[in-house]
Amino acid sequence: MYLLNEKNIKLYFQSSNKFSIKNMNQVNKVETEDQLIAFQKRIDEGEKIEPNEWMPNNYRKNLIRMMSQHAHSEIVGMLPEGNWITRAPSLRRKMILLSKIQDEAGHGLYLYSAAETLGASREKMLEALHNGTAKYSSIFNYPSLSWADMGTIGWLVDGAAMVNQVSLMGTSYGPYHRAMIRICKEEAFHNRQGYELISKLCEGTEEQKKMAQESLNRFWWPSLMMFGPVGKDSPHSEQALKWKIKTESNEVLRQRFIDMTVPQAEARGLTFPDPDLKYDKETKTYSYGEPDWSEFFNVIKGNGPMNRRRVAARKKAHDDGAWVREAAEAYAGKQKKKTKN
Ligand code: FAQ
Repeated sequence: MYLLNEKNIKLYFQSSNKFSIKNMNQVNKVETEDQLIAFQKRIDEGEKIEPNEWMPNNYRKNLIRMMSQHAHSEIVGMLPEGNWITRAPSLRRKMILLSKIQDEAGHGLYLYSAAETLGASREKMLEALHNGTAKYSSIFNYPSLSWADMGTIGWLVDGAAMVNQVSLMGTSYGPYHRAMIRICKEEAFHNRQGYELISKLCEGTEEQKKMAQESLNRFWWPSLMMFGPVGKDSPHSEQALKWKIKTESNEVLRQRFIDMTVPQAEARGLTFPDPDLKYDKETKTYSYGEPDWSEFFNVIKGNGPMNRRRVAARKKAHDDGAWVREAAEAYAGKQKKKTKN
């Protein structure tokens, strides 16, 4: 039996998680061995866990951590592409880019809402993003330097995100599972438009081909790092897999992404900045070199090329939007009064 007193419960959720639980009644003061076994049985039988059902505190805590980081990634991920809207080379490209970026905002909203069903406060989640204590995907801390990056982001970044999210469609938490189904449909379009953009560049002038290759060279390793570290550097994996918060390991998903992407690049005459990348006829997979994990850890500690600018841009957007939130709240207040009378 695991006993937590009121003070410890608050500390447990507030200090270690960078966010608070709105309704402390959702936190179990006592967790018995029998409850944990019954919960594991439900997971093993493939049941989905819904917001008002019993769940271990650690299950709730880990989901909030992962889902809020996922939500932050979606909205921070709008920034590298937003940077190119005004420079899109045609109206068609501009419409595609705008629509894709708008989808990412929608994904952020589903995911914040899904995290709120666990009792997380939206204000606290955003506060953690703005004060730099919450993580978001490492990939968005790299700059978008050329138009080809708009293709590479769709093809590689959305491609990697999709491989991960298709696997998360099998997550055991109901609201996350449902958000993933919708998000994956949109992500497939994002991935295809990116590959189409890169393909067009590869069919173009020497300069355009070079632009596509240079972009792939810069984004390849950071895209592989999106799947996260392995072994002891991935401390959440073991329990997350047991509870089916995640359904496959970081390494399995990275391999799937490589196997899917390399033939696509080869079909366009593109090469990879990895001399160890080789097809293994026996395993029918590609073996590859070791990503630079010291670079990855440096980026997720906040020291990547764009971390400070990304967080500052998000904070400014949030502050600039304060009047919209106030107006919406005032309107909702008026509507509530009207329905009471
Ligand atoms: N970046 O023990 P693990 C997108 C952290 S969506 C930053 O392996 P876990 C759409 C990890 O949080 C992309 N941090 O952790 C789009 C943990 O730190 P913590 C986002 C990372 O959770 C496209 C520590 O390392 N997708 O791109 C990263 O079991 C284009 C130890 O790691 C999701 O968030 C990383 N890459 O596995 C938008 C999917 N990797 O929290 C716009 C949901 C690891 O203890 C444009 N999340 N860390 O301080 C997941 O699947 C998992 O959370 C992983 C990490 C796989 C990311």
